[in-house]
Amino acid sequence: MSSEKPKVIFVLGAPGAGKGTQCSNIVKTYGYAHLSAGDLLREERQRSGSEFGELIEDCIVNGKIVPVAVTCSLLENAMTKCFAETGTNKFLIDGFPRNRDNLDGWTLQMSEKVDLQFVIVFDCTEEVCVERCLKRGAAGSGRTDDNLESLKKRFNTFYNDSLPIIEFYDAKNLVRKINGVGDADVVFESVQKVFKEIKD
Ligand code: UP5
Ligand code: MG
Repeated sequence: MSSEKPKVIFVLGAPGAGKGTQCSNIVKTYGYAHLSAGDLLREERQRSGSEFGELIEDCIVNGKIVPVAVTCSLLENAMTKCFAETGTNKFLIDGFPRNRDNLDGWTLQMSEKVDLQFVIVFDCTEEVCVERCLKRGAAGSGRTDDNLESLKKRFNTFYNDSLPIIEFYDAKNLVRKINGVGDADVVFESVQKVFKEIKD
């Protein structure tokens, strides 16, 4: 990576809150690279010869969180590769950290190497989120967790394990909460207000 520390924004929120959708908008407007921890895990699951395929699939279907050593290494490799290939040194890390193990692992492996700018959190009701994910599943997303059974488990994990991480960053004044209910364009207007506080 470059001599300047990579800039990182964590993008958090419940399953289906709109993290991926808004990250795409941010990429187009602000030139960040988008690294979805979930997408990286799904890619790793598909990689032939991966020793983690079964573990990852079990976690995804059951809404459990993959051990941080796996996820954090995928993220660090993706950051290094992205910088080498494109020169982009600012990253949206989507859907991570989502439990204490993630936070502790990141702190050990990465926190000194990056400059954490803030943590965007999309606030969206469970009802809306579930409806969005079920609609995506019905439209053929192919995601093995876009079903009611998995969604119940994903939400349990979100409430029990992920909300405390958001509270941890909130106590450090790093959280920028955005209403994720409503039209994606309207949500992005709120996102843009948050980015106004970044000078460069
Ligand atoms: N949509 C989006 N915004 C909309 C809007 N404003 N109005 C109407 N529709 C809207 O959106 C979801 C759907 O809603 C899409 O169809 C979209 O078009 C529509 P999306 O932008 O994809 O929302 P997002 O918050 O990204 O939802 P996602 O389902 O990806 O959230 P999850 O956090 O559940 O999924 P993720 O891929 O991050 O993780 C999946 C699993 O991987 C986890 O459950 C876990 O098992 C594992 N995981 C880990 O173990 N560790 C990690 O660090 C990360 C993941
Ligand atoms: Mg997503």
